Amino acid sequence: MNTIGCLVILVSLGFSICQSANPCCSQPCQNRGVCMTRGADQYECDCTRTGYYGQNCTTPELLTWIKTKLKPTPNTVHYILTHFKGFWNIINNIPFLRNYIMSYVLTSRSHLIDSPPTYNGAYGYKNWEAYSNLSYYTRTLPPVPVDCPTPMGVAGKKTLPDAKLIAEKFLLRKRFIPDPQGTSLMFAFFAQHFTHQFFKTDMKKGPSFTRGLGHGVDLSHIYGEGLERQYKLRLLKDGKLKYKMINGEMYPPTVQDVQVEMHYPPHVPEEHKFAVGHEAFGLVPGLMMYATIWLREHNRVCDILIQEHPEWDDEQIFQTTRLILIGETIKIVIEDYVQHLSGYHFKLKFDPELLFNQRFQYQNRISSEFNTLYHWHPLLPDTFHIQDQEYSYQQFLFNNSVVIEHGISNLVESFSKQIAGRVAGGRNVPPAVLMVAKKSIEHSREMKFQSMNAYRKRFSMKPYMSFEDLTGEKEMAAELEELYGHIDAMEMYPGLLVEKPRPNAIFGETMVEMGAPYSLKGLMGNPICSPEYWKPSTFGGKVGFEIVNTVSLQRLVCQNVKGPCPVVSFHVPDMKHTESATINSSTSHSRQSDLNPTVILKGRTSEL
Ligand code: ACD
Repeated sequence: MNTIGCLVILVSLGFSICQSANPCCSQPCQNRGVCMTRGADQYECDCTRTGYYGQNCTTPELLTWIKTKLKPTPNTVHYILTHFKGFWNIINNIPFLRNYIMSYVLTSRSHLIDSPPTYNGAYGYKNWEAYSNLSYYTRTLPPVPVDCPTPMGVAGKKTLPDAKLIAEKFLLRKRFIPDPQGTSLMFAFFAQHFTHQFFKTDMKKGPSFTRGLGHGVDLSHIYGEGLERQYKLRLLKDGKLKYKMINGEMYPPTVQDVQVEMHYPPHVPEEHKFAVGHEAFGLVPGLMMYATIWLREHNRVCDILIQEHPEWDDEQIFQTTRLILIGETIKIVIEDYVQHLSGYHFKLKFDPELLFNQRFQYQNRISSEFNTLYHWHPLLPDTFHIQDQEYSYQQFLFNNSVVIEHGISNLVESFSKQIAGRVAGGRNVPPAVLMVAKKSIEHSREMKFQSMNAYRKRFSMKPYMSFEDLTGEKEMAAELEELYGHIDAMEMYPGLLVEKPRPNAIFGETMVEMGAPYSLKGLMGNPICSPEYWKPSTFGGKVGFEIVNTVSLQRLVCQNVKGPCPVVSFHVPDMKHTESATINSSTSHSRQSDLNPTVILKGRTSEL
């Protein structure tokens, strides 16, 4: 057993006493071994089923040794998947090979997520409270014990650098860096809209808590978190949601109409205060655009189900439609959204049957780390270009008149044509939302997140050896080293945003290797993907099942707008034109120019 060094405490009398620190502070147990203290200064590693043994779980069993020797690195796998297009075109057209690879992707990723969940912000050891209390996000790695010599355990300095300084020096955008993967704003708003159904930090309780008790794709952002809100939003006829017709098209009802709470500042006119499932979706027209599309889709699917089942009551139509929309969401997320993010030539597939002969738990718990890593604010542009107009943040925020005046079709087309920012590589967070990044750093500290390298090891990556290894350049690396002292003390969230991006990619290695397991487990762990649910009758029969199995982002939009189908894509059509879109400034909107986004956003950081 190892005793770790002393924690020297200077006491006011001017001499120092020597006190042993918790021996688990140095994270001695490797390869997902569990560290348990024995007395004040001893520890034991539990290596059960890790594939390793020895005092610190570092000696591989034979099978593990063979696997590690044969296993390609994540960067090699990524290179193969994003090159050799001709080869992948062949694979994509051979169903059994495509299925085999897809089922490998799903199982290899989701096995990295503990299920049932283990720790939370209050408990770094397994216990019933941490398992059963759904108001906590779970934790993938336990919090750093409180009695450690440094905030990251034993590495680095005794105090972490000022969060504001880190945000301003390394995260703040100097000049917009477009995403070389060609991600559109249509993607950025989808991300924001979709993730707010399960990232719902309850800041009244603290950053470790959530109001989202569904812990996954439950569509609470469309239907509301509880029954009370849901009933207010429902028409209670034909399964439908309440709506309002404007210019011959369907929009959400207003707050006045349905009496649900929404977060709007007082200056917003009553007729523009749309009411939807998530109380914060009045914040940006991009969110209200998606809320409107899904509202129309819900009522469209209800009409189809009524034809199929004239014998069903409002409740059964409503409930079945909700399951269909959950299925549609998962299909779009895997086949359009994750497909785009991945940059893979391999065609991802949503097919729950691929997991039916595998060991897989149909449950999910959202983790704090997933919530934190998903703060992709660098996606946001400097201004928003809609048709021939340009909106500043001040003009764009809380401005639902944008939704009505341009209409859903024009919004979709404009957002699909405007490029989003690159997430990794540093210095690309717009000033208007920099304080959200600062808050993420502060909350990560409050929750006692382990270091970026601890997370890299947890997700089967090699720890970075230096700051240059992390950033791939010298300037930020030298400054980070000065501030943090040691690479093992680098924090996860700023680490993800300054990490060197993969060649021509939006993210660095760590974002993908951590994000993919959380995502795929969360999507496929949904009950509708389980063998008892995944059958036509769950979705009202063949017609409903067909809706789920044939939907795409394009179809979703085109079936719910009047007139010709707009350009709809998570990828901008032609980067040369969109990067420097010419805007006629004389047509820029000037309404609400007295609004300061920093003031508006204050206190609402958990909602962004
Ligand atoms: C793979 C597939 C490719 C993964 C590529 C990027 C993943 C990076 C971050 C997460 C991406 C998307 C999140 C999508 C859905 C979240 C669903 C959560 C449900 C609770 O190589 O594995």
